[in-house]
Amino acid sequence: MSFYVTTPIYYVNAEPHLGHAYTTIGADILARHMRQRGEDVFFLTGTDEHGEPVAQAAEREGVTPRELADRNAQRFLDLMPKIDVSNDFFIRTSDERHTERVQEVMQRVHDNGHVYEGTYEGFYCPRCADFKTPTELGPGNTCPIHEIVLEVVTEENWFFRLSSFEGELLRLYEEHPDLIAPDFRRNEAIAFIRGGLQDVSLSRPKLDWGVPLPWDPEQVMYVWFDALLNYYTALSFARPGEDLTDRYWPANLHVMAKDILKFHSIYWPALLLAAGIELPKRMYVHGYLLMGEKKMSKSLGNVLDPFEAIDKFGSDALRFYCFREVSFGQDGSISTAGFEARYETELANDFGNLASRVLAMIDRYRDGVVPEGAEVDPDLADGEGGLGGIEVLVTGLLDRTEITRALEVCWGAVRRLNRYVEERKPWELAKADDGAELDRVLYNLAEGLRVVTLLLHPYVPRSSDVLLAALAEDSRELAAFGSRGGGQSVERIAPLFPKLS
Ligand code: ME8
Repeated sequence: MSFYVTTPIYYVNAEPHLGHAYTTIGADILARHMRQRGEDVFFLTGTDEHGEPVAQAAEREGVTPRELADRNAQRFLDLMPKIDVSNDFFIRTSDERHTERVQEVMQRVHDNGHVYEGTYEGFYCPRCADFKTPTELGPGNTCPIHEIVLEVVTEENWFFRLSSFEGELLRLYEEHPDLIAPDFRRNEAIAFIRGGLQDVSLSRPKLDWGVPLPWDPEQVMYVWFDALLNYYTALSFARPGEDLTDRYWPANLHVMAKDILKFHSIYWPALLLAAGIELPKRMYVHGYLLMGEKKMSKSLGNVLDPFEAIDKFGSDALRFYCFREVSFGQDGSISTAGFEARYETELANDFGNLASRVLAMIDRYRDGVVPEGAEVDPDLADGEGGLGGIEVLVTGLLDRTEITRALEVCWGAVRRLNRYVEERKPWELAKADDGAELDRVLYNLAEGLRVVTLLLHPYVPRSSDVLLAALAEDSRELAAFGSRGGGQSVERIAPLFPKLS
């Protein structure tokens, strides 16, 4: 089966920060997990390069929008291998192949009768590229996200008949309750629609950094329509000479934070309905990474630089920390102190030490060969944190995009394996010369470690590759506890998560 997963495409008006890395790593965890299950995965990320947010930032810096876009898009491109993101394509909306395809789709929307010419007046946030409705405004007519005072803008432009989709959208959310998760986000979308939809302007008259409207090239397209369509257009040119649209569309999952829920839950389905394109199957809306109490955001200037965090802790630690510390779907604070604490107690002690100990004991007591012919120990397989059926549990959670809960299940198993070492005391079994019991314990530890490391692979791809190689495991397919019988030679390893200097 195909599995097409996307991240938002990020504005190139500034450099990437940890918030961008967070969503992209989340989508990467799902993409990697699905590949382990043998699915035909396509994973898209990229940059949103047109419109006011970029044009204004370029003006402030005294460069052209193209120069700013090229410079910052490169920073996003550089980030992906740094955080071990396995995207299959990186779309840039300034790519001509994208703009041509956007024009085709929008011409269809026009020909289907969903646009008209008119005048618009309202409070406009240039950083969001969005007119705010009275209920969305912050105190003193401010943007609730950017905390800047907004001005009333009047424009002559083209409109999209969003209001005509009210009934259809409400029906859609009623008939497809899975379309947006978590549930409370779907309820927010429904409440917004029930509050009444206004038509939205589809073009900008005074801007030249964008996609010209095919039927009125004096105007450029509203950047959100240009941007949302990336999910669809990318498939037509991601592989030279090949169109992947039939293979991967409709997308299985769009991942994003709650700041752009309105665009994805209302504008996006309405636009697709207007163009006669199938709707995506599901969207998952996560919360914010906070620094202290505030959203980490480039406009508030309180961002954590992912490049610096990786230099200090490594990319696996960053990937692990974000999803362990902040429950995916909720807001949560992160801090350097919290990062260090989890690195030491969980990665270095719980997981790293378990791996080193198990491999060292097999080396010492069994010449590095995992004992053969031993049975799975029900004490390790059953109950809370048990390894029996763990892959089914984790698979089910990740099917629901429960990235943090799936990691909690894996960590429960890591801790259970540590307790098993403490309870069975292989060093005492070795002294007492209890060969059969020692065989059984060592086999169970090696097998348990293999199974849980395969499940952890999408979260910590680098260290799990090292550990799986030491465990003589070539495949990355998920495995059931007890499915490998032993007999393989394993090797000791250097600490997976060395002490921080
Ligand atoms: O909105 N916590 O781009 P953008 C968690 N171009 N996630 C965060 C975050 C935080 N503090 N800060 C940013 C745009 N993000 C549009 C999207 S899509 C067709 C167009 C992540 O650069 C999160 O995924 O402002 C959020 O939705 C996205 O970055 C916004 O990125």
